[in-house]
Amino acid sequence: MSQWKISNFEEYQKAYMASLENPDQFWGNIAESFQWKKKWNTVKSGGFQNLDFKWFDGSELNITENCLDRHLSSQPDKLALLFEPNDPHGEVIKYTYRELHEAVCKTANMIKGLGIKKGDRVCLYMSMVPELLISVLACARIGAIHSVVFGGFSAQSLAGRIQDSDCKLLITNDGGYRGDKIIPLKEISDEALKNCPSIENVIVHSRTKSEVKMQSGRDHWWHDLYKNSSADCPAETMKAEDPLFILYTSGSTGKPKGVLHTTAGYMVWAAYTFQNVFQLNDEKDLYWCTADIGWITGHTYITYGPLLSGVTTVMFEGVPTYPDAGRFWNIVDKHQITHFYTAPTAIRALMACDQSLVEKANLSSLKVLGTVGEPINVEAWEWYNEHVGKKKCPIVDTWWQTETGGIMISPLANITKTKPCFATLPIPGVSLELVDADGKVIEGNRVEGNLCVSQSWPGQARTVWGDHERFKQTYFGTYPNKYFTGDGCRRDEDGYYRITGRVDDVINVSGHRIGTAEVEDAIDLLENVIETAVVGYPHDIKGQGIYAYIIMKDAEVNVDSFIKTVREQVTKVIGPIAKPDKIQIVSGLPKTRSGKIMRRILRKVAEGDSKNLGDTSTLLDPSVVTEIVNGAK
Ligand code: 7RM
Repeated sequence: MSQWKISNFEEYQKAYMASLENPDQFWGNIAESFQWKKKWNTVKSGGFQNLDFKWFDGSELNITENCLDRHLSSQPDKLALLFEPNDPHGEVIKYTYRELHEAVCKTANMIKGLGIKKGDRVCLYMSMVPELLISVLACARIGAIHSVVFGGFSAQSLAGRIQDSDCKLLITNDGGYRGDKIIPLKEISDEALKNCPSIENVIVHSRTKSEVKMQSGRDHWWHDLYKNSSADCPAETMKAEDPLFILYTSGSTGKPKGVLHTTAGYMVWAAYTFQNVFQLNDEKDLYWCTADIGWITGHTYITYGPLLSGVTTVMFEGVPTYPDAGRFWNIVDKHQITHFYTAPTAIRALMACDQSLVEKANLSSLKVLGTVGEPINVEAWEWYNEHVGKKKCPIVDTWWQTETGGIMISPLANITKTKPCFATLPIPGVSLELVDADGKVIEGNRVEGNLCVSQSWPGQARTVWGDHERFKQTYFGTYPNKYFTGDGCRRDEDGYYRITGRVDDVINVSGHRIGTAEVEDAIDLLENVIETAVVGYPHDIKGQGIYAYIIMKDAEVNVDSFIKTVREQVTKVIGPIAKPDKIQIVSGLPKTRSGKIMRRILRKVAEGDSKNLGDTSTLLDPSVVTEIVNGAK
């Protein structure tokens, strides 16, 4: 690969122009370099008007042939996957492309053997072990739709996701290593499955050898099925717009949405963005993305993007602070990582720890650094640049979303001039617009507005599973004929983009999206709660923290134990990532006369900026504000 890889800024500019002037020719040309069972009739068709956009319609393919089979003739012995275990002295596991191909085929057959067919949904609730990546590809091999649920979610969250898409099979681990803890994934699964009648079978991969209960007839050990499974598994023929995967993500209202990605467009987008943004140009380059496969970053930039590109992807089982806060740097040193992609929250957490840990690791192998998931602050950017990149590695600040499938705005490493905290310029194919509250497009530079995309791009999500109306409302309901991202954004004097953060009721905690409504709903289920309002506030490490204002029914109850109950409740309903950092008991919430909670005021108080509350005259009862301000102190 790839004749379409951009190698200088002029080429970028040309590609960018061409991609929007003649998308059919541009993407058709790029798609030629992939392996198809049948070529397309049209490159791009439909659009935002009727939400009927399609890419490479008429074509047939299987994405795993492009991730695996294609490399078997050219580089069968190249490492595809390098696995670094949680325990720094544990076994590093390596798969060549040939070995990974075999493992995926065997796994695909084992899933097939349990009656899984094209179009069936398979839920993967696993820790970061090679078998997770293998299961993802095994599903794709046979045309089953994978739905990966992050191992940090609770039994209830897992159950909700399984029910929403009627998954027939669940694959999990006995337990998952996370630093010095073991997450009891099978036990949590058992709890979830009490309410999941669609699940017919469970495959349990043994990692921690923890004791688990196996339900006969339903539960099967991975190793038992695997050893008898054939390594011959022809790839299912998929149409361009056949679903590839569902990934649940939080929005500003209601329950998480099952974002659906399809096959051909996602494939082209994953490979195109991976190669152009990260620029792995040397055969010996070694790329490591620290995300979890439970998030979109792990789908596109641990699994599909790198494997489509025939490079080695590094996968890490553990956490950045185990056994100490030098772990990331020691792994870079140990494996001679050249391309390192992580989240601002990890950088902030590690820069707050013992500096000697980063200084004593040899980081001279590094060539390119990346960030993703949330806006990075200047201090973190500079620390990353100085102490990790030693001022010789470009930082690609990549802006994108679960819904965009892949990177949308980012420097191309060593090609685009970087600027601290700027995602800089759009990827070819991405036509950005900043709009004001009325939907009017804001022209020119030195402006700020709501970030929209005005034309379809290959990697975009096609629908919300089971609820196309919600897809329409959420992304295309705010501004007609534009995809609205939910983010605010600035365009500076050079036309560079800087994301300022969410403008809706989504909180970004450590790069993870959490809907305020979801947390409120979880807390409101408690017996002793009348009403809850949840907002985000600036947090030194997490980017944003969660602040909950709660009206209690029975004020006699011991407040400390009540607060503990609230935290446990959120952990139970959603998962530990959504636990409120601060909880304030209030006797009322600031509401407008029409009954809407004025979150603006609650956000200000949570930020500690209670002097600038703005206009409170439209409040039903302005006195609650005084009480809240005093209570916050
Ligand atoms: C990839 C991912 C999406 C939200 C998005 C933004 C925020 C992501 C950046 C960023 C500033 C960045 N998908 N976000 N990347 N903000 N700079 N480079 O994170 O669906 O989980 O989250 O994350 O608010 O809308 S996601």
